[in-house]
Amino acid sequence: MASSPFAPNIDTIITIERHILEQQSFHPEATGVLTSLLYDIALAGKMIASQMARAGLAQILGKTGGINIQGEQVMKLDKLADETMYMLNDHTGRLAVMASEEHEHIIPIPKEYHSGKYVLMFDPLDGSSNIDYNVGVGTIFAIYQRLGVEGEAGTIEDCLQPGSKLVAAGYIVYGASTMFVYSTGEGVHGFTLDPSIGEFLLSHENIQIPKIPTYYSCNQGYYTRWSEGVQKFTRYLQEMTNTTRSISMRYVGSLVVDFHRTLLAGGIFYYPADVSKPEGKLRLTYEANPLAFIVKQAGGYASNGHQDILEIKPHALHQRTALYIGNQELVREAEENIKRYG
Ligand code: P6P
Repeated sequence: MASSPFAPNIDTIITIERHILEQQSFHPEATGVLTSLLYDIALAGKMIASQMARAGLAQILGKTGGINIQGEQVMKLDKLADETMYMLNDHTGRLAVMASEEHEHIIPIPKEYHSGKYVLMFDPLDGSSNIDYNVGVGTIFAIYQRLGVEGEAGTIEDCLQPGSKLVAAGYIVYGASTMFVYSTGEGVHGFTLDPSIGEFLLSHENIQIPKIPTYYSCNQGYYTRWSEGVQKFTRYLQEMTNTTRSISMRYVGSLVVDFHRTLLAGGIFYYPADVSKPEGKLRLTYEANPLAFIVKQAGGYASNGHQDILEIKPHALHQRTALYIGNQELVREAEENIKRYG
């Protein structure tokens, strides 16, 4: 494409729309529905980012007074993000069913709209407890093909597929800048929002997790609640700081931000099960699975401490799991310590 007088390197500017279309060319059988679904999610991300930027001014910070099914105070931005994701996807005829962290049960597609071929599960605003402190937060999404016959209403079974069946997944991180990171199984690609034109532009093509780890990331405040194996693994990481492969600790307390840094800098994020949370804290279906899909595409690995996250067959929509995610060798080291010491 010839350069344009407006943007001398216009041929190097890849919008998310152009990139998703090019990705679609890898799938001759693709009908464009998944492409359009990813557009819709990117648009939702822009809208949520815009609401985020105005939050302090629009006095929508703080609590609604509502309580979500997790028993957590619902931040107004949580509700806005959840509604934005729903409103952009309920009528398109691309989905058979949705599920959200903010809703106890599956979210049906209104009868007046066509029931489509995909399933969309999402955490609309993960890390929302950090919003008031201006710490980064994120939206996480997972896309499956529906199991039943197109046209029929989606069911809970559509939402309980193992992560190995994911068709696409990704996240939007609202940090110093807003980034959209996704994969359809053809590598992981990152886009940075240019607010002046309202476009996500390709900034990180084919992300691969660095072989040399830079950070480990866990809430060491819970150290005494962890099993012996997890404590030994943590000390293994701490002792690495004295070797040539020194590794620092970073922990924001916002999964998407802690994962995004792990993906780009190399290392491991882990949220173990502990005595007060025997099942772990993080959610399998719309947090661990999509990030496990992404990290695998980037050359990493994700485990619950015993097995590949993507192989777990979910039995409940909001089922919790322990999560160890990042460089393969570090996640395997964690599994080894847990196997040997419990
Ligand atoms: P803790 C945020 O509330 C969240 O669900 C994740 O985003 C984050 O990784 C985790 O909880 C932090 O939990 O117990 O360390 O505050």
